[in-house]
Amino acid sequence: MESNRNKLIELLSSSNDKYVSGQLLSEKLNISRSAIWKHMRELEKDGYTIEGVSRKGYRIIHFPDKVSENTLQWGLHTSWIGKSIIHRESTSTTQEIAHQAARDGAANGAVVIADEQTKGKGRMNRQWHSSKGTGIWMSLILRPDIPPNLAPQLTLLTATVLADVFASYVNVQPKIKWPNDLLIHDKKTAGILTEMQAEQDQIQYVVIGIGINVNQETDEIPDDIKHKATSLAIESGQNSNIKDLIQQILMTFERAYDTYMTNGFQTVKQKWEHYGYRIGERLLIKTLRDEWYAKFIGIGEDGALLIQGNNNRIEQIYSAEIEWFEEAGDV
Ligand code: BT5
Repeated sequence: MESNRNKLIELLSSSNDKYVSGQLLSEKLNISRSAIWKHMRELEKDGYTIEGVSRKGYRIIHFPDKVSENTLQWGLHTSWIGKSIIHRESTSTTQEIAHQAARDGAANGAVVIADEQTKGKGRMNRQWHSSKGTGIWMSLILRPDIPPNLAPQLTLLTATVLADVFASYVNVQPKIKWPNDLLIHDKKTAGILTEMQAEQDQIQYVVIGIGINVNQETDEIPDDIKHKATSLAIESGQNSNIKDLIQQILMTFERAYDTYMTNGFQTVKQKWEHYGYRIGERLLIKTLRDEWYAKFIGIGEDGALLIQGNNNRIEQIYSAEIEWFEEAGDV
């Protein structure tokens, strides 16, 4: 989005419902009053109703509900996340757009969002269903100053952010299944895909893909995942405003990320264990080479999965698929 449009939105949104004079806007943005007027027309095309009163100025009297770069900026109280937003009505996958934007120099905190993905992807190139207008399909570009081996902590952090937002704004009780699934009543409602570009000891950028089923009804969940997937609407009994939810996620993410960068992983670990799915139970661990049963203890100081085998030794697992006892065999 053009930065003048950003500033304009910031100025108008911080004035609440008071008029802001064209003169003041043109001084603050350092552009002519006719340029201000053109920006207003663009906002109107996006569904805003703007009232212009001579000698008083402008104010917004209607905010559209749809998701767009403008509507997402409005009321987004963050200092670095979402300052740049790329929104597409339809795209193959927001991950690809985010990677390209990051290679082209997109700043830390840039966000890519689509109403629909035609080739949404999960981990290991699995398919991610992303139907139009019913969910949140977005990718965050981050440039964290941490060693590449700590990047998986960002997946865990993102999961705690989603769990916090679901619990406080949607009034459901989410659980986090290690490492990247958000479950409600044992069914998946959101997934996270973390991808990274790094050189030796330095991360160039990380793209965190977030997929959330928001307003699908039961019959809109695709048949192949019906038995294991759900949406926030199904679980809470009410639809959520997608734009508001995205803003809550971005604001909560920024706070959690800043705390993580200052204080380290400890807060994330505590939160994660608070939401952790089936801690203390027996699970089946599958790696490329092996599979075995062990007890799930929690997560370690660095985010690894902690398990206790038959010999009582505690082991750390960094990358595996896990299943719980009664699921085992249902592979
Ligand atoms: C994930 O993978 O859970 C990561 C999902 C990340 C999606 C976001 S959307 C924005 C960004 N752009 C993308 O293209 N991707 C990211 P994984 O743990 O591998 O889970 C994938 C499995 O979940 C699939 O094999 C299905 O079984 C199931 N699944 C597919 N679509 C689903 C959906 N909409 N809801 C719940 N489960 C789904």
